[in-house]
Amino acid sequence: SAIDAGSGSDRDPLFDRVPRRDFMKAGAAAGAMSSLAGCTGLLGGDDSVSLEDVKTEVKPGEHDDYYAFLSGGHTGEIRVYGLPSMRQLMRIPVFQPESARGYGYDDRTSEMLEESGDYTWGDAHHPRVSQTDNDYDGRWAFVNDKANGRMARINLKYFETDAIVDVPNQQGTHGACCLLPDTKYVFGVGEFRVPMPNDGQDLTDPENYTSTIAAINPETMNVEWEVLVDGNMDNGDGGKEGRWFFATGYNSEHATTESEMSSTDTDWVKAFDVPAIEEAVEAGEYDEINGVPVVDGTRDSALNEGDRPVVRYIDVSKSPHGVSVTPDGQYAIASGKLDPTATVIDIETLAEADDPNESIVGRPRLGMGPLHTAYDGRGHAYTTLFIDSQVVKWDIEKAVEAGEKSTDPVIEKIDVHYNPGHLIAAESYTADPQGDWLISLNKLSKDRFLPVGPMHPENDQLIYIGDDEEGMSLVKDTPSYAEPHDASVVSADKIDPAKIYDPDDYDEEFVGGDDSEITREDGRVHVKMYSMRNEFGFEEVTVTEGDEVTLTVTNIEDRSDILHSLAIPEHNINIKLAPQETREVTFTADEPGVYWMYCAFFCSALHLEMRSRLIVEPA
Ligand code: CUK
Ligand code: CUA
Repeated sequence: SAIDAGSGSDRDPLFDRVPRRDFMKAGAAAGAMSSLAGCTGLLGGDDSVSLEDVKTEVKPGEHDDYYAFLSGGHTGEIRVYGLPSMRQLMRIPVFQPESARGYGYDDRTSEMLEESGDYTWGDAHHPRVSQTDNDYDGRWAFVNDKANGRMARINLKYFETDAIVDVPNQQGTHGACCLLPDTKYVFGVGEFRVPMPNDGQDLTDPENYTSTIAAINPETMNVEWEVLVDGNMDNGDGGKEGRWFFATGYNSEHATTESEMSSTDTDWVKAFDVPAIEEAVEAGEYDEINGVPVVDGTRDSALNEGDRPVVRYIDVSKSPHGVSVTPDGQYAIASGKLDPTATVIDIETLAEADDPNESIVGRPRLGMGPLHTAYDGRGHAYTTLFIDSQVVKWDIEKAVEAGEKSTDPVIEKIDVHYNPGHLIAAESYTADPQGDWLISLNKLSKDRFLPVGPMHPENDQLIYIGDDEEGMSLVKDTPSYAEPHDASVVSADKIDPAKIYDPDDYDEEFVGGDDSEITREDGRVHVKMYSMRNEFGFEEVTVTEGDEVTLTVTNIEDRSDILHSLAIPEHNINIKLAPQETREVTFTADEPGVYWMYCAFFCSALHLEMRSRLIVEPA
């Protein structure tokens, strides 16, 4: 079969198959043709491979080729899928407490949630994975909170949220993305225009409301600077060369109602010249607002009038939503909900153009409600058509040749079910997309699944895009809980998750098998204890009503997948403990009685016996 196409040394020993990328390349090489009998997609001599010859089914016990990180919208979480199976592998709570992962129940994570605003939910839209040299480096994923103006970082060694910053001066942080090639900044794109600062001034003067983009240092999660602009902003994407960052935005009218926001014919894509902004910050040309240097990037600001404007305002058709940069870094492609065209912006000419609108080099007519665009690395773009419920595949260079509002660049359309928002192709946000899989994140599923009441799941559809001859093929429907907006798809070999914890990675003190102890001082009790199958370090812990109790608990197992937890009934506590992990939780023992502290993961045949008594004596 085609799976045998590679030479022995090219094989991935884990799965006894050729690494996907090499397989795709091998497919194009004449020498490989004989072993790919029946593979018509290859006869065109292009880079494509037929659907029959790729793995679509992931058999029991097999692993997927890709990780897909999908945002969970207003659940506040990230979901991890495997591709192409579309199996949900894990959920990563970000902005909301989640008991199965003990997230928000131990001191470290509850303090992180408290210090970033003490909300119990967020609206996570755009998961973006860090890159080095325009390729995924597997370190972090970042995701925005549109509800509360925050940005979070997920550590991909542990697949857990390790930092959240409450972005000053932003009420809704909508777009999230990295400045490439090396993730120098993570940008939070502010959507809701508010008085600046939003401290009670200008309440009824919406013309004075503004929004900002925020440049966040990915290591420290510190907001380094912001840029204030006209209009609001929506989605963003970074150029590949470290200079430009692009953001769409509707409401160039500076209005507050829907009808006013739709009164003009155009809105803007804003192109931020990052080195020019850095120079302005360096030169002290900013106002400090809520502790952050804020550079004025409005159209008639002094900084925007010099020879090197900090922000270029490019006129695009009304209400643009998505913007993404092509893998070669040549174009930024934006499209709007209300106009059937996409706008192709030539990034290289942007620096020299007197009028930034001169950098618009294509405006293909794609269909109704174009929202977001992804890439296959073979010169094609794929755009969701929200109103038409389709994905349209089109040719980027043809769009540049064809001129205004031409449909010539359109290659093919496929129906999706229904009303797609984002779509994402494998590694589309890098310089080297894999060109095989695409997920369409459809807002409505209507009749596609068994009905489950008035609230329907969404439908994430897997589409094969690797065969340019046969065209796009719908492979799978996947119901998903509200509400994925965007995703990043990363080759499995670029992420290296830990199998067990490294105690050196966190501050909590590791409590070994002989280290259990209880110390008491001034109404404070500190219990340090280990956990292992099937016991905790103490069979009972006695405290006095009113004591402030800190439990430091280590899972001393060193075998992977042996999970424990420490759950305390009637105390709202459930901390999870992966192998070699330590967590702390602090609470006040304010109700006398006996409480069975137990392990909530079914860890062994004596899991139910894995418990310990918390005895709270009356004061
Ligand atoms: S997204 Cu945030 S409204 Cu189209 Cu990037 Cu869904
Ligand atoms: Cu440990 Cu159940």
